Amino acid sequence: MEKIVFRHQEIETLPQPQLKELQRQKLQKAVEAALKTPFYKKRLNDAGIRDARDIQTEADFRKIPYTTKHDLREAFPYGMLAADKADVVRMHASSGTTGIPTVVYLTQADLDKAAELNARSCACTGSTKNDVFQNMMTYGLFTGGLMLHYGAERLGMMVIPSGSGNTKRQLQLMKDFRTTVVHATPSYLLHMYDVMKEEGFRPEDFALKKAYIGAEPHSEDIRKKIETLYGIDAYNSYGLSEMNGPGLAFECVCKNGMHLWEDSYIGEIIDPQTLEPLPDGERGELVLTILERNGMPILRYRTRDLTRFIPEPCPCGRTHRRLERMTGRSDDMLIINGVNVFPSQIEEVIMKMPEIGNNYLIRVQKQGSLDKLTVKVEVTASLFSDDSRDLEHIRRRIQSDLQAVVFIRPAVELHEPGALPVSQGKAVRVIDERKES
Ligand code: DLL
Repeated sequence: MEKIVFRHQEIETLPQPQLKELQRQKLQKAVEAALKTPFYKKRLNDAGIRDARDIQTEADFRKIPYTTKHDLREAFPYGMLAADKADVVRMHASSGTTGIPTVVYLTQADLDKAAELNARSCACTGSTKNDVFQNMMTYGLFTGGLMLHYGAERLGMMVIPSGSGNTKRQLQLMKDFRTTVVHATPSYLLHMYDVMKEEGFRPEDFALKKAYIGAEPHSEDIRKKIETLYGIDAYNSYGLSEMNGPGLAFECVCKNGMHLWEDSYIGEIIDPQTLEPLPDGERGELVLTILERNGMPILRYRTRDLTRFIPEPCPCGRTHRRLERMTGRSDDMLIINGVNVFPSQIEEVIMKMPEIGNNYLIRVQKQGSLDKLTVKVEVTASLFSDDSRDLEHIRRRIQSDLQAVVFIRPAVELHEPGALPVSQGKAVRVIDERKES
C-alpha cells in the first residue's frame, strides 16, 4: 500500500460531528444562493421555505424537495443560475433524457474549489508533484477532462492533456514522457492494452504506476484486470456533471470505497421507491447536495446511482464517509464508453422519421474491450421495395441524426416490417449484452 498522504489533514480527518456542523453552516449559504434562482425560489417557497434560516435541523433539511434531471432540463438554460452571469467563468453540460442537455455554471471561486477537491483526490492516492499525469478523458463539455486536469495541475503534477482516443499516440506519449498516472474510463484502458500488444510495446517502455478510472460502471474484477495487465494500482473515481464531475468521491490508497468529500457535499441514501432516507450501510439511491457552488446550487439531487455508505471507518484515517462501488442505476440510462445515453433520446430521434415503423430495438454489446451500440429499426414496407440506395441513404441519416443527439455514432440496421421481436407485455426496447469479465 502507498504511504498515506493528506492534502489538508485537518479537513480530511475532521470528526463526523464537526463535519456535520460544517455542512449545516455551508448549507445555509447554499440555500441562500438557491433562493436567488427562479427555479428554487418557487420550489422552496412551495415547500414552505422562504429563508435560508428556515433550514436549521436535519428535519428541516429533509423538507427540501428532491431535484431531478428533469428539473434541470425544465430550467434550461438559465433557470438555475444563481450568480450574475458576468461572474460565470465556465459551463459544462451532459446529455439529458431528451435532446436538452443539463448544464452547470461555475464562478471563479467555484472552479477553484472544484480544482482543489480534484487535487485532494489525486493526493489521497499518493500522487505528488513528481508525477506525470496523462489525461485521457474527453476535454470539452464533459467534466471528466477539464476538472481533473485543473486538480492535477494544482497538485503540481506535469499534465499531458492528451484527451481521449488516438491510442497509438497515447502510448507513444506515455513512453516518451514516462507517464506515471493516467486518467481514463476502465473500458478504454482495457482497449489500450490490446493496442499496446499489437503495436509491440513492452512493459519496460513505460513508467506507469497508477490509473484513475471512472465515468462508467465497472466491477472489482475489471479493476483487478487493469491492475494485473499493467502492473499498477487502479483507483475508482465517481462523479457526475451536475455535481462538477470528478473530485466528488475518490478512493484512497486503501482502495476500498470512495471518500465522498463531505465538507463540500451532503450525501444521502434513499429508497428509490418510497423516497425515504435509509440508514447508513443500507443500499439505495444516492442523493447529493453541493454545498459550495455560487454559480449554480443544486439541492438534494437524485443521482439515480445505486450504492451505500460503508459504515466502518477507513484505515487511512479520513473521516469522510466512503461510498461503495456503484451497483447500477434506478433509471434506464445506459453508459456507453463513458457517454450517457437515454433510450428515450434514441426513440425521440427515430420516431420523428416518417420512413420508420413503430418497432425498434437498442442493443449494447462488448466489442473487444469497448462498448458497441446498435440501433435496429423497422422501416415502412414501401421503402423495402424501393431502390436500395434509398435505404442506405436513410440508414446514414438515422445514424447522423442519432449521433447529433447522443454524441456517439451507433451502428444502424434497417429491418423489414415485422422482423423485430414483439413482446407480449411491456416492450423490451433495450438489450444490454455486456458482461463483466
Ligand atoms: O462521468 C463524471 C466523471 C468523469 C466521473 C470522470 C469520474 C471520472 P457524467 O457524464 O455526468 O459525469 O456521468 C455521470 O456516470 O451518474 C454514474 O451513473 C456514472 N459514473 C461516473 N463515475 C462512475 C463510477 C461523469 N466510478 C454518471 N462508477 C453517474 C460507476 C460511474 N458509475
